[in-house]
Amino acid sequence: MADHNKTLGEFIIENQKDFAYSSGELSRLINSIRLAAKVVNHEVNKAGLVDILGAFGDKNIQGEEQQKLDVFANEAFIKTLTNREIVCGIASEENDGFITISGREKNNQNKYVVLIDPLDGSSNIDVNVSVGTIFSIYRRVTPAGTPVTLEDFLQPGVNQVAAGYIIYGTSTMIVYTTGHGVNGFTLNPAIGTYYLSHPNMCIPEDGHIYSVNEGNYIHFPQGVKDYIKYCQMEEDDRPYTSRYIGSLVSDIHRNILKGGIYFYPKSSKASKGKLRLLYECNPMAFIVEQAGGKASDGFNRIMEIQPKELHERVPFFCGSKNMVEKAEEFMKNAQ
Ligand code: P6P
Repeated sequence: MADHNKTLGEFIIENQKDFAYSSGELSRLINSIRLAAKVVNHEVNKAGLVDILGAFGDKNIQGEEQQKLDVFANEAFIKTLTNREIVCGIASEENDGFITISGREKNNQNKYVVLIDPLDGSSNIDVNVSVGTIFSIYRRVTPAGTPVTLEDFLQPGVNQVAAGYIIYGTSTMIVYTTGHGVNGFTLNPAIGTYYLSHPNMCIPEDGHIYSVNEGNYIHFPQGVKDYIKYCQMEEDDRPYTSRYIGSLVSDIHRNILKGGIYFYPKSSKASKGKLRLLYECNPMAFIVEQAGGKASDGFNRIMEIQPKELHERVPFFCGSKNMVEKAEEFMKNAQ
């Protein structure tokens, strides 16, 4: 029975024994993310009421129209993390380069860097569909006391110390892992407290939901087309149900709870797919693997890919273990 009265703060203190929390820095880091999430949640929930909607006019590194809430969320997380002097560097999906937390010398004694997608799926905001924040935490690899370098951010996903997402949906939840399973906390907006609502989240080994933008079907590699047809066949436990929200956090959160596979393959339009390895794929892969699932690029484990640049994209297959392995089988056979 879930202890629904346990708050996120109490959970972190209780798990202080985990090596990840030992120094208290990670606890403070998760707490600062929790605070920033409340600030962003407040704005996202009233987005339809104030003139914060609509394109900001600017374009981000991806050449995508920046929604005002994108900018707001980006600034909220960067400001919160910077002001608390808990990390030595930040990289955001919305920024071209990484941010060194300079200021007082002691900042560089901090040992964590954070990579964040401040508001993923933001194109859904105008149509009132849920969006999310995704974060990924690593220990720096360059010497303490020196400014961070690109090397501190270009680490394979297996090096993650923690990863999580916030989903701004019918309720606001924080779901995260520090390598000891996955736990979900739901915000009680009346008192601004997150409660442990989904302890030890585990994704079913099998599922009946597939999430892909089938509008790209004609552009997919043959193996992907074959797998989609497999999902749609009248046989055994199929056809599966197709569910695609267009918001990675929402699609994956549902698949963790119900079982399913999300995939954003490469195509003739996007040779590496659309999703970013560092800001979306690695954190979601860590969470789903910790929940008992699998995440690959169709052939190789996502978390073992050595990143070459901050904003690189990879094809992404993520979800119930048996479903991802079946998709990989079709990809391999079509080679
Ligand atoms: P498409 C949102 O922009 C995002 O990064 C993910 O959240 C989402 O799953 C995907 O892109 C949607 O992309 O090309 O299907 O609209």
